[in-house]
Amino acid sequence: MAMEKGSDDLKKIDIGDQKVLRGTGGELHQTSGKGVETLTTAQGAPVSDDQNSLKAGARGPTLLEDQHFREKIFHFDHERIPERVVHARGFGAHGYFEAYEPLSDVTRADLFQRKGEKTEVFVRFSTVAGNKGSADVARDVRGFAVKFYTKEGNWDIVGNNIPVFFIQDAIKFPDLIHAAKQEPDRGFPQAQTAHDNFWDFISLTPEAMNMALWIMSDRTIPRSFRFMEGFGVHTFRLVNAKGKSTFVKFHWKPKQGLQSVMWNEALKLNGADPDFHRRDLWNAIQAGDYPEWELGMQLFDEDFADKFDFDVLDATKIIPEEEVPVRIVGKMVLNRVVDNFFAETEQVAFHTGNLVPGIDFTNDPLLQGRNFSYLDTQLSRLGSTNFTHLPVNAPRCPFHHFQQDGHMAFHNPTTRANYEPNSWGPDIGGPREDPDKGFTSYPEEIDAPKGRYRSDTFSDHYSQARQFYLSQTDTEKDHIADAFTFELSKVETLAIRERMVAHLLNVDDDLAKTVAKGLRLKAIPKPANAAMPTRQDLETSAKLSIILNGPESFKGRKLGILVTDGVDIALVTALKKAAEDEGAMVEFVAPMVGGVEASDGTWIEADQKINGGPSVLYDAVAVLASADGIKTLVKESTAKDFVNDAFAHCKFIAYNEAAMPLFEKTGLAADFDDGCMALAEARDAKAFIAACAKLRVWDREENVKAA
Ligand code: HDD
Repeated sequence: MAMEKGSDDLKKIDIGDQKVLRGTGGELHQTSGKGVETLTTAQGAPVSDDQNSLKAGARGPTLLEDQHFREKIFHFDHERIPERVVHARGFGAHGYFEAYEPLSDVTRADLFQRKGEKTEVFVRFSTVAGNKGSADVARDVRGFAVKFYTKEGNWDIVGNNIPVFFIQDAIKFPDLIHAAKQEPDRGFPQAQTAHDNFWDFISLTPEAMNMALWIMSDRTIPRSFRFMEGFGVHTFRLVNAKGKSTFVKFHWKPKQGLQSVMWNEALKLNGADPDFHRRDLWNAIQAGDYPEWELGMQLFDEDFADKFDFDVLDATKIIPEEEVPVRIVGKMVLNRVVDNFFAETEQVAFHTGNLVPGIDFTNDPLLQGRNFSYLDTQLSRLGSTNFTHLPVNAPRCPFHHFQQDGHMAFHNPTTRANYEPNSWGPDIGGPREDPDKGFTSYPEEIDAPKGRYRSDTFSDHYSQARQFYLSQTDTEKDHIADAFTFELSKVETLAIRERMVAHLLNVDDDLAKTVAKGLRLKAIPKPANAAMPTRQDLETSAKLSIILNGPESFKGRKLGILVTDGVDIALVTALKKAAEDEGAMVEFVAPMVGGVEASDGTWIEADQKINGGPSVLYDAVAVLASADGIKTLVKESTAKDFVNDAFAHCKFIAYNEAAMPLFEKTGLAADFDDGCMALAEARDAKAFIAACAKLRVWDREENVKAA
């Protein structure tokens, strides 16, 4: 939009014979005309002055008759809507789902009938516990909610990045969330589970042990939304045209590979960039590096369900991929950021009950409770039963029903028929049901006494927790022990710490003892009482590890290059090119944001000033300096932090000879390992970027930890 220079006349207004200088305006003040629209009130009346309220005299009180002012403040006062009771902080994007093959053998759902069929989607990623303004890299489960705008209505998979859940019955959800969120008297801690209430509840809820292991793994500190898996969690049901039912568990597998950050990195990231995840997704999509996930289905029948070690209706359990392989049925591509955060990301309303013909529920008691909750909550949040009229929630297919009126109704009947049956004839009589096309529930037979039950088949709380733990690499096992130790160290009540260790003894002896040692417990407690005393030793599953499911290259990752004046331009150019050729992003960090002048006089603009561009923002770093330029960095504590942290976080580090004084000053030079690579000449850049595909030098970790 072109800005028009304000004239002197504009800066002044007449009030009687007084000349008053405007509060704002000046050079950039613009008026309507020349392609700029006239500012109006919400009623459409043109506004003459949006800088000053209507007053009785230049220094007098504001007048109540100033309708423009009244309307503006009135609207502003009511801009906020209640945030989600959970998953308040989230970030959404648009894209599409493409089916790889027809799935008519298992479902009649229209979106799965044709190879290559594309269905529009909207996805919202979120953290669970933190408020809307909390930091992105909190240790937390991530929501992974997908809305498919199919030709037969909206279908939502309201999932998480972890395939199991804390509780088995929805009646415990309010307790779980109360315990996880801020403690009610003090209103803190924000976006953290490291406090007494949370671990008190968990330690009194043995069914949460499998999930406790998952949340203490690095799954809860993902490097990016782009690098995490998604899961529908529950067992759902697919139904084909003949009415045959097949059970299904949904999986989203990121084509970019899995990746998480380290805990110390997460702590620093939350300060350096509380918007780290949303910025990452926004930037990737804006750069055309569209993230993709493949949709997978674990399909099985009643026979498998009957013989499986666990109850498929128990949401605290997985079905290992080795037992039921994941059939990849399509891919989802996120290729468009939102136009407006509030309208789309904030107002989108997901619901496990949004199903299309051919997809159905099971009796999982967690899912059954969710089916009530998601519709109900939208009334508090969006204020009206008409939230489906909002564009982000509206179906893309034609829809016809007799619902009417209510707050903010945009689709209103314009004929006499607002009920059925009616005798008004086909033109004005409105829609009718269709027994063939319409949604039909799977006619599962149920004949059982009413009661408040917990099935015995739900009572093995430790076997899968152990399986998860033993399926991790040694590095990941260490991280789990560290996470338990960290979180329980924030718990003030000794009895709660001990109770958690008592549970861990039922999971794995070494893990429990490492945590007990980390907490410096005086004695090892007795193992917790178990509902089912025998813990099984299940086969491990490589799919449960993050490190074993990482990317094949450095694609989609970010390299931070710290540069100084006088830096060898050939080296900088070669490194940037090698990274970009691999599909990675590059940012320059410099002593000043204006940039540096390279050896040949080329100006390299910086993306970050050194104190705003710590190495935690990057997957790998390089320090390229000149003999003179490095002198500034050696004095600068944030430059020392840059390399110290990169080393401590096990990142690959490239450097040129002239940068060595910084590594000597920090003492790192003496500890250099294979992940610290000298770039003597331009062609070394490629080898460095190839090495970065491993993402971290995990062998280094034992050298940078006390114990
Ligand atoms: Fe939930 C939001 C995922 C159990 C009640 N949930 C919400 C969102 C996700 C999940 C991703 C955010 C959707 C968005 O971006 O708008 N929830 C899960 C998963 C669960 C789960 C994977 C277990 C497998 N949830 C769960 C239970 C209940 C709820 C048992 C209640 C009985 N969840 C809600 C809610 C929310 C919600 C209160 C808050 C905002 C909203 O629904 O729209 O209704």
